[in-house]
Amino acid sequence: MITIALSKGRIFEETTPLLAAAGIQSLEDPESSRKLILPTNRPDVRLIIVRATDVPTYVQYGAADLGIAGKDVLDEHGGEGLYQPLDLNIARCKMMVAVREDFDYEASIRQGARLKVVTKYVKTARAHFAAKGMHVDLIKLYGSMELGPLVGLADAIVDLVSTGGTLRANKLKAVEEVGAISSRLVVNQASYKVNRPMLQPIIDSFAGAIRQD
Ligand code: PRT
Ligand code: MG
Repeated sequence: MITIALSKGRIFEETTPLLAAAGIQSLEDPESSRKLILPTNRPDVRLIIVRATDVPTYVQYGAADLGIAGKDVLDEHGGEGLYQPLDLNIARCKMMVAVREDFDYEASIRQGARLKVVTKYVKTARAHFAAKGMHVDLIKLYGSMELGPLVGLADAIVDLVSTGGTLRANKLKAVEEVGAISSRLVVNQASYKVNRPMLQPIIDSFAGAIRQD
């Protein structure tokens, strides 16, 4: 039995065509089902529905053979025990630094101000500011980072941006790109060695179905 770990929402939606290319179709819709283990049309393949941030953990420990996770999540996890053969080019967005519309980010950097930054992505943010030689105080949040600068918790946020609608709605502006994000296929390294005859055809089908744009 091959187990594939996925999160519902945008990753599940954008993975559906890739699974179809490998002849795999979920028999239930994770948005309406309360089941966490979803059978597929293939008796040898099942899907497990986990939080996006938990996907690398399930695959690392071999509870899932394959998983699909954002580069944002993988960078924070560290990628231990994971083979990452494919950039699936789905769930794309950018990791950005953003501040209040009325905040002069460049000027505060020039003045060497020590910025307070809220983020869910502490490791990524630390590496970004360290590479710039900036000293910042990082404050970990688990969501709604956009609120931080509005209520005086922080000067800046490091978060994902796709349409920019969330920043605009909260009178924030993006001032710096931290990196481009897309979702990756991750494979348990030990499982890949043992189950390669079963896993490789799925990996190859995914590879052939990646949209190049
Ligand atoms: O939502 P939940 O707390 O359950 O978990 P999650 O946010 O980790 O999962 P999910 O499904 O929302 O995101 C899964 C993956 O999708 C992430 O790990 C990213 O790799 C990728 N992705 C792509 C995004 C976005 N685009 C995105 N826009 N993840 C989150 N966002 C959020 C962003 O954090 C911000 O709050 O959407 C908001 C900004 O969107 P715009 O369109 O207003 O700019
Ligand atoms: Mg989300």
